[in-house]
Amino acid sequence: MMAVDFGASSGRAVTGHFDGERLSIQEVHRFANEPVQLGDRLHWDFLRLFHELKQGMVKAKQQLGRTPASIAVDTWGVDYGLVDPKGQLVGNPGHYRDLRSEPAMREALKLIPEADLYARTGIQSSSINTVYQLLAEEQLSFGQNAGDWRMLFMPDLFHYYLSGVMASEYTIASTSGLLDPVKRDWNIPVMETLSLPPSLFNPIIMPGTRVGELRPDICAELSVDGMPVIAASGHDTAAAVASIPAEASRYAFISSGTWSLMGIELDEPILTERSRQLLFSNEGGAEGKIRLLKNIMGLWLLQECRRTWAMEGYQLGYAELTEMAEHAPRNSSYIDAGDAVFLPPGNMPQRIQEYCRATGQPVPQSRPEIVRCILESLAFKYRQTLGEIEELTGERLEHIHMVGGGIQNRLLCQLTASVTGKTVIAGPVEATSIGNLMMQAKAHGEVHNLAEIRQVVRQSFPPETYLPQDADEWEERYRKYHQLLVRH
Ligand code: LFR
Repeated sequence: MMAVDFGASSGRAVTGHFDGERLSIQEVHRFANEPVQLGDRLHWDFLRLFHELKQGMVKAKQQLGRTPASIAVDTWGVDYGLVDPKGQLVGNPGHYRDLRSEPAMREALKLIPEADLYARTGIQSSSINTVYQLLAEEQLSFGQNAGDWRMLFMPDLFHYYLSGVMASEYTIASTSGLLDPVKRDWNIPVMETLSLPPSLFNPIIMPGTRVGELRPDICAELSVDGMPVIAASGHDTAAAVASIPAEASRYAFISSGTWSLMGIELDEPILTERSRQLLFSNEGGAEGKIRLLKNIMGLWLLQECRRTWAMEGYQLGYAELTEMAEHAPRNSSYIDAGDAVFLPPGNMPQRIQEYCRATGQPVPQSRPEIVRCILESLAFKYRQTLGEIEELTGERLEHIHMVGGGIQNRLLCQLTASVTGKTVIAGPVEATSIGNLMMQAKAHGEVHNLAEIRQVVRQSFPPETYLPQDADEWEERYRKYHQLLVRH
């Protein structure tokens, strides 16, 4: 099988072989995913990404010596493309970090009060949400085009151009702010109140459903045979959560990459006022599960610092940066890694310094100090979020499963264990591709449920454990961080 995983900063094509007990994977293609500012709008370069997808297919065939048994794409959440009745893409998809949807969000919340919208969709109001991006679309005069155009989330858009079939996979649709989290289907009354035509949206299909067959013209172009296109788990975070190698039934997870998504898997959504105030969203998972989670800025903070420093002439690798931070003095300044001031692209070191100045803390000056500030602030945010998850569910959680590329940052994993006082079980790094591949295996009937998927992942990719260290010292520091949050 082959998985193509598009993250917000890089993408990869991975082949997977399942022998009935273990999954083995091989990365065959990796590429950068760099957004492009054109005029006043930040875009994804969809054509380039589709090209990379095809490159991945050619390389997968070369590596396997034959055409894979199936293909599935997953991507970051919320973004989409619009397609006209001839099947043409209407412009390049917009990027969720483009702040053009902020005014649209304010307008929408005049039509449906935030508390009401949360109770009906289970999604935290953020300018990145599909619903606000759609309302901000300038080209779209919904009145005129309503019956004609279709909106396809990024993975669905790739699947459409691969197979010619339009569908809306449940996990990715669940990031939109337009689903009914209880029915796990479109929320038509919310669409109508906001004047979004329901005809814009495609039918919801559940993860693990076959979308169609690879188009014959693509087979001819790439010299590959036909293969099924499967909606495995279109949302990258949902795919990552499906592959958590958990044995225990209760644990918190952190899917660590550009974002840190921290949460817990539930059977039903929590739609209370308290969970809205604490900024939790109810997204959809495999087998109709609910991912109650919070978006935390994650390694985006570090990625943007690195980009700024590179433009200033300092090219630093992540390993180098973390190493520097490891030897930097422990910080006494923190940021709130949930604050939306850190959402848009731009000079991140400066924004962090400004945040520390504005909150009356010592301003980190050197690059190692700034990196240390980011990593410690993330760990503190995780501890705060864990407490909130425990409050909302009424359960005490002893383990945190960390998955995704971010766990290659060992300092962050250790800090997370030390600051939370919990055992951190880290792995797999390629959780998203693995989740994608195992959901394909499920579609082929090779495994039957999430429990089996997780057992296969445990057997195939043994995780690493981090235990808390220096508990008293971190307790003291956390108190300081907490006071800072309360004050601001
Ligand atoms: C992670 C992720 C998050 C989503 C964010 C924006 O890659 O998919 O789950 O909130 O990207 O789309």
